[in-house]
Amino acid sequence: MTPHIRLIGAPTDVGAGTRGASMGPEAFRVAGLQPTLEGHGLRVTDWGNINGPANPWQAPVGGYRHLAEVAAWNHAVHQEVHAALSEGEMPMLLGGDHCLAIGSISAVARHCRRLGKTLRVLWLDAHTDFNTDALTPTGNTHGMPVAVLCGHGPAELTGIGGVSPALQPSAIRQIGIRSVDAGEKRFVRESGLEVFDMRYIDEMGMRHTMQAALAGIDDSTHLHVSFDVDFLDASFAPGVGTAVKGGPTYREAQLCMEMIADTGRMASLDVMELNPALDVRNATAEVALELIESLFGKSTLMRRS
Ligand SMILES: [Mn+2]
Repeated sequence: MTPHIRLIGAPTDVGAGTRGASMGPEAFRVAGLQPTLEGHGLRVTDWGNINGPANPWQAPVGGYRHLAEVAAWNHAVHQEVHAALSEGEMPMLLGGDHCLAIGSISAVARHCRRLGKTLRVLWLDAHTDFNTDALTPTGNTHGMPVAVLCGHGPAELTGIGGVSPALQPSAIRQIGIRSVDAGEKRFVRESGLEVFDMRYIDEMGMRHTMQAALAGIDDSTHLHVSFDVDFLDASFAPGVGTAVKGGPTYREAQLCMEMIADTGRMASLDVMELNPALDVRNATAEVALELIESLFGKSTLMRRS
């Protein structure tokens, strides 16, 4: 069945340490997101942008920057993503910084609980985003969403969606990781997060990595992809606030997306951290769009299943 994709823009950078991700949704529209996906026979409706508080650009308080604003944005994202799923559509959240994955994935988890589905989250990112107030060097909540979703964080965020933790670490597979803060590293280990870092990809290859990350999914799996654009190597995707060299190549990223598409199980998607202020002639939006096309099954040849 062809999914009906609902584009939901969340134009904010309240969780980031560099401003500009608030312009991400519009850059994807300028790159032609909707008509490009429609060109593959997909049904796409653009629901426009969510509204939320402005970025106050303040220092952290109690280990968190902009906690009230981050909570407000995530509540709004939660409502919109949950509404899309309840109405049978596939939400594609256009960030916005990655703190918004709290609202998005808590909504997906709530939807899965109601339907008895098993949630698998693929977290494509340079960073584990597993910081807490005690561990964070910056207070920027875009470094915390995975910890919050696993129940570690302020009640204003862990409580979004009504059940904390929203999900167990065992539901998550992280891919492309190459930057983890010192204290965060220990916490990732203690929590049992399954991380396929760049060394793993170097040694095993992307094909084996994706086979391992997708192992065990079946007809009852809801596959959620949280795609931080900084997953990609910064040499061809410079338009992100926290670029880290040594990421997947263009071909590795394509294979990653194609193998996700092959499962036929992707049911919700975040595309986060695109920062047009740091981009070069919208090239990062365009390359991310090419990868999104592959996520939805674009392939060079007609393939035998
Ligand atoms: Mn991230």
